[in-house]
Amino acid sequence: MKMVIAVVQDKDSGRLSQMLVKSGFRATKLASTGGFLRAGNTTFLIGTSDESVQDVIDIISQSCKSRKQMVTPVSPLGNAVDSFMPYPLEVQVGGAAVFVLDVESFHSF
Ligand code: 2BA
Repeated sequence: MKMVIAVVQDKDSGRLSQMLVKSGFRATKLASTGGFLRAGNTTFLIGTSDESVQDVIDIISQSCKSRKQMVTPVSPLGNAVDSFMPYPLEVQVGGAAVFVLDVESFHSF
């Protein structure tokens, strides 16, 4: 058994949930925050058989789009604050960051 962990953009989470349920996969959605953008995103935990991992990855890739996002850098602490110019940067946020982990055992009571 595998655990697929997918960090996706909030805008794609509804579509991904629907596609997973429609295809018979079980999933848990967690509200999460990106460490870099400090913006909300959604983390899916999807427990599935080894043979179904590729199907899950295909569903994620079909449901999630890569987008450009503007980010304003946070001013540094210390003496450099006066000279700091917070120019917005454009960042490409991926459709999904996907991790596949081995599951030692699974119990459902
Ligand atoms: P964030 O950490 O908010 O990152 C958003 C986007 O900012 C990233 O998109 C990447 O394009 C850019 N970025 C991240 N760290 C950067 C840095 N140190 N310098 C320059 N640009 C940087 P993605 O790579 O597609 O990641 C989207 C979200 O997926 C991330 O949100 C994070 O929540 C999660 N994620 C990505 N890789 C991860 C990893 N190795 N471990 C845990 N979570 C990850």
